[in-house]
Amino acid sequence: MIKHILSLLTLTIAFAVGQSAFAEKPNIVVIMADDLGYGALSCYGAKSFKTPHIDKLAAEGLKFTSGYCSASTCTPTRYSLLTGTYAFRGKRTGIAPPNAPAIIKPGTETVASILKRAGYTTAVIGKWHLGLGGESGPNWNGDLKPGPLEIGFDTCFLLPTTNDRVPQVYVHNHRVPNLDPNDPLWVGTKKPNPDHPTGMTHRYTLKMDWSHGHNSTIHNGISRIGFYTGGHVARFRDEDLADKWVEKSVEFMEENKDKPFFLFFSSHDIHVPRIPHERFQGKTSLGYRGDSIVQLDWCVGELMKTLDRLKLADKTLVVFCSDNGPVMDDGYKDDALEKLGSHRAAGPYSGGKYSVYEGGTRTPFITRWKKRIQPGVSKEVVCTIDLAASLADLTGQKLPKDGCLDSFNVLGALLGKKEARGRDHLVQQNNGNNGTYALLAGDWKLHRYDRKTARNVVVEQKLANKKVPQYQLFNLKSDVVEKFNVAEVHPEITAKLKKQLTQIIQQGRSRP
Ligand code: NG6
Ligand code: CA
Repeated sequence: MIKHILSLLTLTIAFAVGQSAFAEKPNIVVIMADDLGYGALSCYGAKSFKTPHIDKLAAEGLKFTSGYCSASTCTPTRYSLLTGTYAFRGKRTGIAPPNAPAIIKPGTETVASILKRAGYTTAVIGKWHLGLGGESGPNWNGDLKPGPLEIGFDTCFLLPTTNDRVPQVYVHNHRVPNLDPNDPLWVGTKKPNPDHPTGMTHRYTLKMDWSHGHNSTIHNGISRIGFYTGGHVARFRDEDLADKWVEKSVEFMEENKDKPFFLFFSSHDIHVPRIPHERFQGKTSLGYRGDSIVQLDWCVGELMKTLDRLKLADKTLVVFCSDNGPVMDDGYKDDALEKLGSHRAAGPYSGGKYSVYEGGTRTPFITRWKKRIQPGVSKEVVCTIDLAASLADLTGQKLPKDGCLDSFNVLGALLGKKEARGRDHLVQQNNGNNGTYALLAGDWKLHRYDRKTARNVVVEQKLANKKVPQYQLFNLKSDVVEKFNVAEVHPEITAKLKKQLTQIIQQGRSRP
């Protein structure tokens, strides 16, 4: 009888709190690679080296051939992944400088806040690059907030910006760990004193030379973007980053093995400066760029091994993705291009990082949930921006009306459900809100270049100088490399997509 009353009570409570009590609560591990293009893995066609751990993930799960991130640079993709809103709608969502304040404001609905509400313990470990602190920027020697903890993460262990930018210290929750108060950390945009060694004045001391930018403060034999002094004991070695992310992630999964957790594993591989751990150096014929892919693969292997050891593989949805497409020379002379050989980093696609060609945002995308996702290949269009709405559905959470404005619920497609469809359209962008967009809709793709504002972007600048038309239309089915602009051959399709893209931008949201 008591048992009866109890279960009735549970049911009543369940109804009172909405569907969530009936929803599923698998652990969720999102692994995001950095600058990893469509062709970078052996399971996506790479032949020059092997990525056995990610290949295994793909073989046990669903490999998407039309999986996207929402921008072809880091900060906007990460902004959209977390908020479910296109980055061009937000302020300061372009590539963040070292002293950027928190870009996602407290109170914004994010994947983390949704999952926290669903009862998950949430963590982000690895690259952040979404700013820290209030309007005046990060308080490096004090409390670094707001940051991830103010938008739904219970804990974080971060590389605050991106590792070619200063400073080379970790951030654990609100603090830089191991910071000696007698050696405070200063970060700025100007040389702190005339004798401060930089990549310009002390170029001969560098262990990896720079090719453009990246010639300010030197740490670990590598000069960076921006200046800093102090915090010496707190500084890390580039070689140790991947091991640290794995160590902290394993700790987090062990600590939370008995309750649902969300881990955003945000790798720095294979962003510049590419300095893999010594044990991976020389593992491929492609130089450090290839070696960093092998290091990334190792990290994925360690995470999966941990799930197996904790007997969580059947209870965990794993999503593997990237933040933008590939780039060879991104500021350091690491021979990426010279040693590329026949490897095609973007697979069959054109463009890469910084561009709205497919190579910029179409990337490896894999989901695995053992015994739940039928292994295979999916052609459905899914995007990292859809994780918010899809994971909300999975865990029985409602999205607020004014949040996650462009996140589509593609849960069925992510889980490989028969008949389930992905997106029928997707806006691709390059960086911030500088007006370079593409609209993908079925086989058609419209590019839009707003030349006035595209001046900061290398690739687009070149194009702009050539006076490219503002709008170009491509048929991806017959022209996968987006070479033949058919805007004038198909004026009605061009007009339709132009209208759709303008509406999506102007209406302020695209989610129903
Ligand atoms: C660019 C940097 C590039 C890289 C990129 C951000 C120069 C010349 N180029 O401005 O090296 O840091 O920003 O990459 O400084 S991302 O993947 O984090 O978006
Ligand atoms: Ca990136």
